[in-house]
Amino acid sequence: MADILNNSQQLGAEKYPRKSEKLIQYGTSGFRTKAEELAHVMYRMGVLAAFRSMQKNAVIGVMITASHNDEPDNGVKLVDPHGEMLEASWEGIATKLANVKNEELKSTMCDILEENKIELGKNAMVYVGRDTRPSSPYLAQAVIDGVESVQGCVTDFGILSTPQLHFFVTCQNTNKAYGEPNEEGYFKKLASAFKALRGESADNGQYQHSLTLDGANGVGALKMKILQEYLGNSLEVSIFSSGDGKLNYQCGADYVKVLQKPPHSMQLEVGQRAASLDGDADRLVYFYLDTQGKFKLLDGDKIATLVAGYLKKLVKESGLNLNMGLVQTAYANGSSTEYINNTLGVEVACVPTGVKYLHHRALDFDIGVYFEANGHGTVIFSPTATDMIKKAASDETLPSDQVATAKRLFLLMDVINQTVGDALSDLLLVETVLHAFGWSLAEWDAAYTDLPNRQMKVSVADRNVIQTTDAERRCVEPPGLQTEIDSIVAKFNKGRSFARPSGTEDVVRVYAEADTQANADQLAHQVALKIYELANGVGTVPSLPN
Ligand code: 16G
Ligand code: ZN
Repeated sequence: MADILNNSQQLGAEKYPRKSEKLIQYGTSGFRTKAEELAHVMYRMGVLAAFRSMQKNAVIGVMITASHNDEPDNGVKLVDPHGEMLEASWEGIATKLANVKNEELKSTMCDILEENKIELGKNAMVYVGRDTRPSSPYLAQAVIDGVESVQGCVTDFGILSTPQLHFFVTCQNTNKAYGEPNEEGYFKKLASAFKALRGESADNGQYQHSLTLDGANGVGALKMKILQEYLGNSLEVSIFSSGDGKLNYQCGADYVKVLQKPPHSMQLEVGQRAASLDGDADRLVYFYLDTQGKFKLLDGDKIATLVAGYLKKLVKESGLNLNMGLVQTAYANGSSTEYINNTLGVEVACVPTGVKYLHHRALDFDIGVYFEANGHGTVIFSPTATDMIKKAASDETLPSDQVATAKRLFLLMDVINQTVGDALSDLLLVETVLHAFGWSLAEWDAAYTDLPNRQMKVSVADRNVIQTTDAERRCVEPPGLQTEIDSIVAKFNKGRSFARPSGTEDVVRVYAEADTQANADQLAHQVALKIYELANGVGTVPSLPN
């Protein structure tokens, strides 16, 4: 045992040494920073993934990606046995291991093994996937070397979307009950359910089966090309930003959502249905130009309401007694929350930012729909719901229309990647619902009108001086800040605003919404100035957005 750890420490120090004293933290989506600062972190996460695998006696995933960030960045996150995010208590362990001095690597590994009662030498199995960044192959090799240094086994899947890796991990750890842990299994499962739901006719009412897709110049574009082969003529997809430019540069779901405009390379025509993926294909947003040529965004909130509305209808028609809830964050547009409460009549829950919180809360419902406004989300069905739907789909004693609806629900469960938000799976889901309703994007968009909103960033000396409560909707620190925010908000019609420290960038984020864009801008600006004043702002004073 000591030998293994000695060798692992030596390899780490020689091949992947920690070169700077800079502290790096396992944040909302793992470690994320400039790729050149990450080699030692990758190696050590390979070691940690192997330890986690030994502890859980299950496959652990390691994904190398920085999602929607620019190309020079990269990152790494671990995927736990059921395809979920790494357990919170291990985030601290990961941070510790990533930051210890080279010569303390072995003793820290020893401590981790001991404190977590892990027996070194037990079988460890780690699945590794990476996005298309130029830095990713080298960093993936560092992870692989880390796993192998403690005698773990690696399956290197090469380029994958983040949700594919989550899917593979879940498949393997459920003894393939969830599907086949490989790309063919993944595409077959999604595409065959999608085709079955679509039936004979690819068009329906205002719905046309051609879609324009922005692939963010990343893995999503590559995987969509493969998915198209499985889809045949059921959906026609024209892919832009398919790898000819830089990853996420002037394209991708984050660009489209934040700047509220189409990707640079795409010439949109009025009414054309378009969508954007992000750099690792776990976020999806839709958009179109209305009859006045105005850009209209259908973000995660709109996707959530579309999907929840359709599922609610199916549940009702199938006669199944299943409860449903929709989980959002504070970033959800106020109009969407009102629509879900008042029109859809579905329970809404609000949780802090970050997939792990949304996913966890969604588990409380028979059918839990969760989406962040940025386009990350999915639907999860409890084991009871899954069983009930499965039984009803083949229950000959039920009226035939109820059985047919239960069959649709059953197929929808296969279109949906329940392990994590998945842009390709979500895209097939949205297309299925639009097809079923016979809707254009304008018809979908008509459900409710988003309140104008604005996001801003404020640089402060230490962003952790901002502490929040109530799912990040209220600040408890620094003292007095919330009272000030409240009195600013009170001046605006339909005003709402909150501030929270980012989990991925060294800034405080401000969100504001109000009755007009000018008011949302004003509100965000005034709150940003207050934070700058009360939370030790640094650099230039926040200016009014233009
Ligand atoms: C990460 C989160 C995402 C969240 C975002 C917020 C995961 C897998 N991803 O990308 O859900 O919306 O961080 O970033 O949890 P922020 O803290 O910088 O605002
Ligand atoms: Zn992403």
